[in-house]
Amino acid sequence: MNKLRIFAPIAILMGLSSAANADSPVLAYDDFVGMTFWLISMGMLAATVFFFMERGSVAAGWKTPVTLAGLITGIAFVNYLYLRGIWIQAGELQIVYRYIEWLITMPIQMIMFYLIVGAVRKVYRGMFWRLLFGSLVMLIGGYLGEAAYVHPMVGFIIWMGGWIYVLYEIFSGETGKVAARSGNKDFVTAFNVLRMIVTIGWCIYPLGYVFGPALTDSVDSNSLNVIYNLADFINKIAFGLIVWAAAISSGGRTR
Ligand SMILES: *C/C=C(C)/C=C/C=C(C)/C=C/C1=C(C)CCCC1(C)C
Repeated sequence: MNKLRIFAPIAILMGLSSAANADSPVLAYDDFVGMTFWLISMGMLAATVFFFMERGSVAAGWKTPVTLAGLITGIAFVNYLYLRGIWIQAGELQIVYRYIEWLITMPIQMIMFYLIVGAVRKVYRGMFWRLLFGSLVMLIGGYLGEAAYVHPMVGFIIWMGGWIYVLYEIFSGETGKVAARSGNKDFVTAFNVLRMIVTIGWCIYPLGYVFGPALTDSVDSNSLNVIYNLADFINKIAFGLIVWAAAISSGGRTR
């Protein structure tokens, strides 16, 4: 039964990957940007399998965070297969194709802070709702700007408002305070690194937006995509690995 639970998601991912590959055109041998899409796809698949398998070895309170880490990389894996196909066919990639995946993965990452604190301390419902609210503001701002319902700069500012709101929550708000009081050194270290990822690692995305096609077009499509691919590697795979490491080192619920 347990084995089945592990292999079912893997089988689904493998099925999806072959389906997505069935009629995709060939990647040119000198298409280095295209290669990075391919490389990230493999990394995302490996991370997904790893997180799903490790789910069984972490303490009860950590199972949901580790599962979500696997879902984030799994969703990105599926999207990357698709992105690679678009890149090969069109020789460029509109950011909107990345947005679709961010719509799901960004809020999950924010909720992750609530869940990991919940694995070691008693948490309060307000923390969850504030993180969710901030994430929704970010998504709405980003979408309105990208879909040109508002000026891209206005969308950007709405986005920033939501982001600053969630950063406040995890640094100085209740979530940050409860995490700091956890009395678990390994956990606090991991929490701090995750916080830095959503503060500094996430800056890469708006930079691509400010200097990319939406506002100035001063970055070429090649570098923009390599930067985004690298950013996803850090913000999804490394992010998940830190959650997993915290799960292993802090060993579950202390409350
Ligand atoms: C795995 C995907 C992640 C962590 C995506 C993160 C995306 C962002 C931090 C996007 C930020 C943006 C702004 C700050 C301004 C508006 C445009 C966005 C959506 C690119």
